[in-house]
This record gives sequence, C-alpha cells and structure tokens, in this order.
Amino acid sequence: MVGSNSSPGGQDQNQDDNGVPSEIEGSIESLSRKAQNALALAKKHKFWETQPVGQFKDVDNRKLPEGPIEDPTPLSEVRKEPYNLPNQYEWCTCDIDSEDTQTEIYNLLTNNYVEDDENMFRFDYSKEFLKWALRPPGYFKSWHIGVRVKNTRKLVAFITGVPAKIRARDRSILMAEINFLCVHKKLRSKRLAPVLIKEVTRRVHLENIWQAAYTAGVVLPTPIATCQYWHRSLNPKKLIDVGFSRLGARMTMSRTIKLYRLPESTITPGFRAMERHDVPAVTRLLRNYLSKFAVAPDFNEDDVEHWLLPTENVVDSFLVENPDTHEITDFCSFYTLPSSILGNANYSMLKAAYSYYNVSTQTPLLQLMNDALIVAKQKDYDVFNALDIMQNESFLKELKFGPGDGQLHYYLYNYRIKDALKPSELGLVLL
Ligand code: MYA
Repeated sequence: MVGSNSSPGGQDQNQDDNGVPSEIEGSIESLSRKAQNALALAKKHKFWETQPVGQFKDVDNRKLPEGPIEDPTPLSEVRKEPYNLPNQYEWCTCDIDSEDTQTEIYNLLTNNYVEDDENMFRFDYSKEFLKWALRPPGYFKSWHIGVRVKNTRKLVAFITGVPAKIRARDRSILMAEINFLCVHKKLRSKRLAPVLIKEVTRRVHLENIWQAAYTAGVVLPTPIATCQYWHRSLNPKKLIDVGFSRLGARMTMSRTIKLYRLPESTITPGFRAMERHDVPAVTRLLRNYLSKFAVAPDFNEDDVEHWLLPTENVVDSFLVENPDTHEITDFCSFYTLPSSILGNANYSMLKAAYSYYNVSTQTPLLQLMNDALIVAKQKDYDVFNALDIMQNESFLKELKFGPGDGQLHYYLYNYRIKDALKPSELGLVLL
C-alpha cells in the first residue's frame, strides 16, 4: 500500500530473513525505479515547462537563488474570468457543506481517483475525511473547484486548495496546499488537468497567495524531495488474500500471523487519546519538534485543534501525560484512508492508517510508534503506513514495516529549494 497521491497499493516483495519485506539495494525494483526516474527527467512537459517551478534543466545550476521564482503580480492584473473549458463543460464552486455535493465529490473520487500501478486498489476518502481536509481554519470556498457537464450537471473533474502556513528553512509563507486533482476516467488525456491547475492558481492568486505545496506519485518538474511509503501489516492474512502483500519465501501463513502479532494493550504509562484541553501543550510540543526540519507546517493552536484533535474515522491522536507531573511529553497521530479493493470476491475495503505527526521527547519513538500500532490494531485497521520522512526511518525496520512499491514526490509551486531534500529533512505530511 502506497500512500497519499502515490499509488494506493502493493508492497515491495523482497523479504528479509525474518519474512519482513525488505529493501534490497541493487534489486531489480530499485534499478528499474532509477531507470524510470532518469527517463522521467528527459520527458517534455508542455504545461509544466511554462510554470514557475524548478525546471529539470536548472537542477545543477548553483547560481539560482533559493526562494520565490516569480514576484507577485499586482492583484489588479490577476485575470478576473475563469479559464476557458471545452464547450460542453462549465466551472462550479463545490459547496462542501452541502450533503448532495459531498456525495457527488465522494462518488467522483471513489470511482476515479488514485489507483496503484496494477489497478488493484483505489483510494476511498470518506465524506467525513473530505470535510476535515477541505475546511481548515481560514479556508476559501472558492478553492473547491469542480467541472460539470453543462447538459447533465454531472461532476466530472475536481481540484482543491486549502491555505496553510508552511516554513521553508527560515521563511514562513502562507501557501495553498493543492490536493484531490481528479479527472473522470472517460475524460483523460484531453489536457483538462492543466486547465484545472491554472484555474486553482488564479483563485489562489486572487487571495494574494503566490506559493503552493503538493505531492504526486508522478515525476514532474521538480521534486523538492522523493519519499517512500512503508507498510506495517496488522491483518497479514487479509493483506495476502487481497494481493496487497505476498507470503514470504519459507513462510507459512501461521508464521506470518505470529510475526506481526502485537500486544493487546499499549505499554507506555500515561498514553491516552488527545483531548481539547491538550491543544496548547500539543502545539508547543509540535512547534518545537517541527522547527528541526527544512520544510514543515507552521502550526498555531487553531491549526492543531483542527488537524490533530481526534475525529472518529478521520484522525486519531494520542499523547503521553507523565503520571506524576502531568506534563505532556510525547505525541503520535494517524489518519484514516481506506482503499477500495477492486475485483476481489471476498473483500471490498482495505482499512489503512497513515502515520501523521509524531513527537517523542521522553518516550522512545520506537515505543511510541509501537503503541500507535497497538491502538491501530485494536481499532481494526488492516495496515499502518508511514513515509520515510521526519525521524520515521529510526523505527520502520525495527517495527516490521516493509517498503512499498511506489514513490511520493513533494513539490513547491513558485518556490525554489536549492538542493533536493532528504526525506528526513521534510516535516510536512499532505493528505
Ligand atoms: S496528486 C493526485 C492526482 N490525481 C490522480 O492521480 C487521480 C487519477 N488521475 C487523474 O484523475 C488524471 O490522470 C489527472 C491528470 C487529473 C491526474 N499533478 O489532462 P491531462 C500533468 C500535476 O491530459 P490526465 C494531486 O492531487 C501532466 O504532467 N500535474 O492528463 C496534487 C501533463 O502536463 P505536462 C499532473 O491524465 C495535484 C498534464 O497534466 C499530474 O487526463 C497538484 C496532462 O494533462 C499530477 N498529479 O489528468 C497539481 N498528473 O504535459 C499541481 C498529470 O506538462 C498544483 N499531470 O507534463 C500546482 C500548484 C497550483 C496552485 C499555485 C498557487 C500559487
């Protein structure tokens, strides 16, 4: 299973001696990935070559400064009218508060959004999740953009932005986070995506915002970092039955189930769900932790309340409260993003937890994340996914995560980062 905007399925099938999938340096997969990335750099990008993003030809140019690529234009010069669409389509602003619109967006994404390379799984963002993802503090309704067929009003394409303060090294900038770009399967390869991107850009500019952050499974000009998803089986039998993972060499099903078994209850004293009164302490903990990374969100208390206070089946957050001092010392969180399982007679849904923000100051990160796995198992998730960003590499192998078979590329629009970042320099999770 590979995460957000990367393909939602499939573990790299190499196994280590314990049966846990492992990354074998120089394996066919990694060689083929390197070849694909090299080919991607040579590809022409008719649209992206016209945009203020790092261009492949400039990758080795040390003279270009870090920071905005273009200056803002005066607001009076921002185009007032929406971009032109082919005649039979029209723009709409999707009212995410309306039940009917939620259903339309949900149906478009559930049937047409990101799939893995083998078309076995497709992300199935819930309506509750979409409401959470699209209504953070200060959100703009005009950034929830749809395309409809004029005759039938059918929703056939979508793109969204939400505002977020993001720090790039020592500069904190109000940006747009762009997500949920989707064109109906029947309308692919007609150059609709560039029109959607230009339209969201125009609407972001109208709010006097000039930078954006986004992730994608595809290579575009030019990633600021390339990351990998890792997967921790919680329900190995189901994962194997649906083709998400494979039984390792020399492994039986019962040995595999035993390998991934977890304790019934969490281990850390004072480990409990986050509550509203914890927002100030969690904000302090997170702000301090995220200051270590080159690119990270600049969260205030309102952001933490929105993004991290638990919402059932959307986001779960736990913390460690010292039983003696009542100090909040550690924090972990994950969000819920199921995938539809395509064409399996026995199962239709894979329940996946995605590691979100985690901070350890007193409890070792490994122990904290083991407790996160235990609660995810208690809540019946099939798999726990994590990117190799922040300090995640320190626990992935030890907690029996295996590498996924896709990559997730991070991008900034109209902001140049001089050298590509290592995943461990990234402190940002996009949904
Ligand atoms: S990533 C999730 C993307 N969605 C999916 O993968 C869902 C399934 N796929 C689809 O719905 C379609 O295949 C999509 C493309 C819609 C992806 N990001 O219309 P086309 C370029 C950016 O003929 P289609 C997410 O949501 C492609 O390189 N560009 O293609 C973050 C080519 O350009 P060029 C992409 O397949 C989105 C052009 O589109 C992506 O029918 C961030 C082809 O257009 C992609 N994922 O539709 C968006 N995929 O010729 C950027 C293809 O130049 C935001 N393309 O190579 C930028 C910041 C904007 C705000 C700025 C504010 C200041």
